[in-house]
Order: sequence, then structure tokens, then C-alpha cells
Amino acid sequence: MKGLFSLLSFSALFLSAAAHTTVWYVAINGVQQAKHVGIRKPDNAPGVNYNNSPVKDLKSNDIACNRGGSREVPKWIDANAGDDLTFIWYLNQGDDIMPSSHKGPVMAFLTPEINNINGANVWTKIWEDGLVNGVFGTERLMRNQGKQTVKIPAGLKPGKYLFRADMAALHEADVLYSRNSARGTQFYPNCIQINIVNGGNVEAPKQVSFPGTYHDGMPGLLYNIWSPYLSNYPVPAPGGPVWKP
Ligand SMILES: [Cu+2]
Repeated sequence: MKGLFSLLSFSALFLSAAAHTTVWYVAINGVQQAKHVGIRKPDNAPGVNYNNSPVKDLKSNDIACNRGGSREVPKWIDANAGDDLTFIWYLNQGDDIMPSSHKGPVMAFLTPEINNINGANVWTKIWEDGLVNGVFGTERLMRNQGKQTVKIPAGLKPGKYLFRADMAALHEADVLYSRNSARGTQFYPNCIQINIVNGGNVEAPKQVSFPGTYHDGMPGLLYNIWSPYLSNYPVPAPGGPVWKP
């Protein structure tokens, strides 16, 4: 009995500590890069599992690029303006994409300000997938084997950029994190180092800040996905409008 109890306790601990998601791979025009390459993540030393935990404190600098995300990683992935950029999400590699409870919108942003990720209005939203016909972006991501594909804006000026993949998992979003730190919307920011080799003269308009853009009063942060009476999510996705170059 004691052994069984320990096993059950351990399982519960494991699930609560690890039942999340993170970006493991990047693909350019469908060509998958090696594992972890170009992805700014904490706890990514060899042999250490990636940290797949969410960021819930909207006032933390970690809301930009996750814990440790201001640290550059060795490789910048070459791509061209107009290319397809795919973020491949897993809970653990080869495992589920994420728990099915994690319903919510999925987003992507970029910034050329690679050394100023917490600066004022340095980020621009380029893609979002919210609630469409009663199905959330995270659900489509799971059906699509964890692949989130966005287009690198046509004509984007060459140079180094951080692309920020994120999602808002709403399974505990009926309460604000600032009211109850055990609950709240779970954000999953992941910053990817991309070097645009061929492009044009288009500069991204600088629109939003992390921290700043996500805040307690914004529509779509406090939301109950479990109520049968709520069918409309109040915004396409957090983080303002999508830039259409
Ligand atoms: Cu989770």
C-alpha cells in the first residue's frame, strides 16, 4: 500500500510539473532544423529536459521570451522574407503536443530589437489563430501535429530578428493570476533566432511591449472555457492586431 501511495504521489507531482508545452524544433519552408537549434529556452543544457512551464506573471520580464530568454543561443537560423516558418511544439519530444485541456488562442510576433526584448513597443504581431467555429487555435495545433506555420512578411528588411511564438492556455483563466497565483491564464512564449538573408525594405511597425501588452484589464485574459454558455472569445487573440505589411 505504501509503495502504491508513493507511486501515485509521484505521478501526480510529475503531471503537475510537466503537463505543459514548448517549441522543440523550427522548420524553414518545411525543412526541419536540428533539435533546439535557434530556440532561446531556459534549462537547455545537454541532458536536461527543456522547461515547458508557462509564464503567468504578466509583469515579469519573462513574459517576452520565457525564463532565460534574454540570453542569446549560438545559432541564428537563416531564412528569407516570404518563407514559411514553422514552430513545432511538444510537451516532451515524441510525446503529446500538450494536454487537451489547454484551449486558447495561438500567436506569433517579431522584433528586430534582439537586445531589447523588454523595450517599449518593440514587438509586432504577425499571426494569430483564435476561436473559429467553436474550435481554439491550440486545438488546431494539436490536430496539426504541433506545427504552427507563419509566413515571414514579404519584403522584410534583412537582418537578425527574434520571432516569438506564444499561446494563451485558458483552462485556469476563470481567475486572474494576480488574484490567485495558483491559477490564471498560462502563456507559453518561445523566442526563435532568425537571420533574414534576402528581403526588401519593409520595416515592422513597433506596436507592443512585453511586459505591458498583456495586462489584467485586457479582454480575453479572464475567461471561462468550461462554461457551456460562453461561446465567443472576446478578441481574436491577446497582443493587439496583426500587422499586414
Ligand atoms: Cu500546462
